Amino acid sequence: MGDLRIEVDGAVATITLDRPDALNALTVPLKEELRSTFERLGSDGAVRAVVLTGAGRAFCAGQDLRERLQPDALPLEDEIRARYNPLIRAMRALPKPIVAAVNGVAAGAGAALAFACDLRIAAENASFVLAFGRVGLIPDSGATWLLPRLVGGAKAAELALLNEPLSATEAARIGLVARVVPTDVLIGEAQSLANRLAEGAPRAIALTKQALDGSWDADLETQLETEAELQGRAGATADHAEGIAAFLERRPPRFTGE
Ligand code: T3D
Repeated sequence: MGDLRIEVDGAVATITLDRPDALNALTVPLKEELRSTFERLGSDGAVRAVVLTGAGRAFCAGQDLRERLQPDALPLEDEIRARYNPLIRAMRALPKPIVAAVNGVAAGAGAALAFACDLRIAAENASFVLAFGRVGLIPDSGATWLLPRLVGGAKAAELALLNEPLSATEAARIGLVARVVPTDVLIGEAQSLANRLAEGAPRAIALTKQALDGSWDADLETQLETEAELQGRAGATADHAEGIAAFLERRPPRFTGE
């Protein structure tokens, strides 16, 4: 499977970026494999939640800067349209939650990958650095849209313009990561969170993700209407009936995705 490892345990798929010698920097094949993996997992009925992490001491150092110097590298604008944008779209369109297990530094587009996940858990030694400005670029891969929405405009501007590392503790303080855990328990904690998500009602989770993403550009009236429509779809599922039955029978629900 090249530079990507995919392990499925029960209903949770763990995707590991696996180029530790280059801090899991993103090459053309890695970006394409990652995008096609998200697309494939979208239609894999057995998988209900995904964990994204990196091998070795880094989460992901962003674009592989050595590859960028290759004579056959696409112009930046074309590369972003051809590979980065489809990857971020595939992550946000995945009707299943993605948990980033940020095991070390997440830089440039590597940080953006973490931002595009639904939840983030960080190891104590993890950090985020926008880094784009250090190589004369602007934040891409959705970072200029995702980051202000995750942490607010002022903090996003600070991170994007100063390119200073944000520690895991500070990331938790500003709400960018849900929690910080010791490095040796990170993957277990992320998988256990993903397992909890996998036990939820899959259609409701997919529709929640859709409603939250759609809310950013909607006014309240539009969003109230969207909620009504999506709730109608959630309410028509067998899982909704199962949730009510389980509540009344004082037992845990068994959601099937029907
Ligand atoms: O297509 C396009 O170009 C457009 C898209 C752009 C999106 C982007 O992501 S632009 C931003 C690209 N990323 C960066 O600028 C980050 C570059 N890396 C760093 O700043 C540092 O490596 C880190 C802060 C991430 C970590 O620093 P440190 O001191 O812990 O590690 P290091 O010694 O710098 O790196 C270790 C090795 O990984 C080293 O290789 P070597 O010398 O041991 O053989 C280093 O070259 C390699 N490495 C790290 N980042 C990259 C990389 N190799 C290629 N590309 C990288 N991005």
